[in-house]
Amino acid sequence: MEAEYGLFIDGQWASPPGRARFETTNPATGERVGSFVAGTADDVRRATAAAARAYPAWRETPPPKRGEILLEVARRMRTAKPELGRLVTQEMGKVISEGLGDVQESIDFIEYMAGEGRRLFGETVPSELRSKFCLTVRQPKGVVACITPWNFPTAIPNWKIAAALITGNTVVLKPASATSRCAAEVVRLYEQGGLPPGVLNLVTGSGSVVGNALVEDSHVRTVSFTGGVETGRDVYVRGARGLKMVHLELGGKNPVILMDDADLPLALDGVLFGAFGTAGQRCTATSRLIVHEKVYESFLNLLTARLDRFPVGDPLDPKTGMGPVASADQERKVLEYIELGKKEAKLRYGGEKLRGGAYDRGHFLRPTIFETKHGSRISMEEIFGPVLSVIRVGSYEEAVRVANGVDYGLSSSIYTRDVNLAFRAIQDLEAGITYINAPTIGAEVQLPFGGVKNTGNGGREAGSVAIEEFTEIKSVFVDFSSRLQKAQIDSETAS
Ligand code: UN1
Repeated sequence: MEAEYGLFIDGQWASPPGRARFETTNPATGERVGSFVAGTADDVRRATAAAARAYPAWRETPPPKRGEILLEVARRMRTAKPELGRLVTQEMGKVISEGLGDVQESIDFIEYMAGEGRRLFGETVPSELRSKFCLTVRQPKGVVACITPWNFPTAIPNWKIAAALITGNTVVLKPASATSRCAAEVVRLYEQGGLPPGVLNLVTGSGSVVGNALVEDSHVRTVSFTGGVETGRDVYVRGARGLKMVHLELGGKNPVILMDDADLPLALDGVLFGAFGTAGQRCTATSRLIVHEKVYESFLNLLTARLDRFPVGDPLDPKTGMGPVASADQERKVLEYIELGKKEAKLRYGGEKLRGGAYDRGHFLRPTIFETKHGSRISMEEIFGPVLSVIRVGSYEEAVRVANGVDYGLSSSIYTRDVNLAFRAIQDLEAGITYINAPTIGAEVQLPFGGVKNTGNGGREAGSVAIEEFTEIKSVFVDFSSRLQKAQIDSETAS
């Protein structure tokens, strides 16, 4: 199934002569998935120049017209969903229901943003003077750089692209190398949907070459980045030198609090999905389970018994619960954390690479559970794999202290039947997202997405606020008094 791709610049797919290439592989089988151009700083310059040239006409295209193109892209993506969802699974390793879900999230978001083309609301605001009208309008920023991770190979590029485009920006996309084919197929759908040349460009390649060149490019006004904390910090610093807006969506160490009055079977399903869905490789993954001591043993017994019947294997098989982790690199990092966990905590389940038969061709790990104390490294650092740290607590107050006692704050959850406690948790949990009686994953696109502390730098994606990342606000004062009126100077007394 291997396919060769070029860069997409100014409406043309091309492989510039002399460029090195790289490949992506299926993490379940080791088979090649695609071959791509290793972009250079020169490719980035050509892409941003094309985006800058396309900008004036795109900016003047009425937003509802831009929305029509987005709707056409969404329509085509719906038709392509079975194939594209399968590609997500083949290139990234998430199980097929989640591969299709990744594409569905893309469709939902593009449709949502298409509708934004008929809103893009500003404000009307009273004036302190007579015969004067005040309002705000939203304007695009210009050329936007979108740098996206491998864990949501279609959804996250679309979160960024669709929001940037509807607001009138032009885009250069630099996807994670490991899922370049998914990104290229997404870009192709935008091309087929009727986007003018240069409005969306794709430069594949490494973060250190393509990513850095993009962040430092003088055409680029805004950088939208989703990825790890350390890379995000570096992107922020590089962008700061050019006084750019840098939007960061970074890691998580998301807790589920399980209270003693919780519906345990419901929580069991939620914890399994939250911790081991996408093999734990979501920024929203449940990586800490904070359990009230009264239900601690009984819940862990239920959980480990369920894991005995939780099939890990071929992600294309609809019966599989968890596929491989996304790459050899990812496998190595997670196994390092597992080894660390064996030293500093009590291994309760799993803790190993799966071997034998088809497992030997891919990066399969057993779902892993550690019993640990708050403060151990495995309970504080983002692992981004199928590893759950379980922490015993004696009260709601202690649970919240533990939940908030990390550097991240993306998603959070509490299972309780006590409505007062649920509302207290909404108030108390330091996170951008709180779920009540539901797992930490699966945010819907029409709500803001993002977090506090090291999870980001304050912005939000998705929901109607997503457009803030990609627009400048202009304040407009219309004076229809036909004379000079002076604000802040008392016009009743001034001569
Ligand atoms: C991510 O892991 O970076 O809420 C995004 C969720 C998904 C998005 C996750 N809708 O789990």
